[in-house]
Amino acid sequence: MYKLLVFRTGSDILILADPDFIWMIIHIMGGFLGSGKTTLVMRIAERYISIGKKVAVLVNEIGEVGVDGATISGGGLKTVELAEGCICCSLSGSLQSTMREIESSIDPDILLIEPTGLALPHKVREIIRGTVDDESVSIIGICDAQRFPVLREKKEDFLRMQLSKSDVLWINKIDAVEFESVFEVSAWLREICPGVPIHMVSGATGEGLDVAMDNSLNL
Ligand SMILES: Nc1nc2c(ncn2[C@@H]2O[C@H](COP(=O)(O)OP(=O)(O)O)[C@@H](O)[C@H]2O)c(=O)[nH]1
Ligand SMILES: [Mg+2]
Repeated sequence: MYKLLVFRTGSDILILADPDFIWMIIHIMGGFLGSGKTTLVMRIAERYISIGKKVAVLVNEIGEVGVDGATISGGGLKTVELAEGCICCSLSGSLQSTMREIESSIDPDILLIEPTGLALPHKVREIIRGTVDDESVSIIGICDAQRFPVLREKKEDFLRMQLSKSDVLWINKIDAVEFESVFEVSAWLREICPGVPIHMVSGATGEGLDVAMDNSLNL
């Protein structure tokens, strides 16, 4: 399979792109149930729309937070909901075909994928590898500062697995905790993801989001 072949013929440049390849910027939002993925997806979508990009959002189990697909669709944003099941496990085939449908029917510049809070985002990236340009896919790992102490106690191994392959980490809900708690989360993240940029944000108030988005998105 070829991704993109560029030939220089005299003064002309001939570009052949694989017709089967999906060309869009993709951000996969990783994070536990209730960490703020949907809230942040909507913030990211707004930002991209504000600079004239067409955005599609692929949500696995939209019902988990009771957000109605119809209410968040609109403007430059299209929302597609996947059937029951997890896109990183049972629905892997359906994820690829859904992405092709999104490309042919919506053809967005940006696709935001929100897997369930129990999914491993890097498995989602593996599933779509070969269908999309690897370089255009990134994982934004979301860590819930408010529930961190409880989650760390009960689910530390899972959280580590879920966040460890993130390209960038956002500590969310900083509005709801003291700075010391945020510091504790960031120390833990630095340990499990050495060298990965960390941003502190609030999906609720918007605090920290401009900087986080400037550094994590393809703006
Ligand atoms: N205080 C606070 N609450 C937030 C923030 N972001 C999300 N929430 C709340 O956390 C809950 C889960 O958010 P949601 O975006 O649905 O998380 P998801 O399950 O990861 O998609 C909702 O009640 C949100 O209103 C935040 O930055 N601060
Ligand atoms: Mg959600």
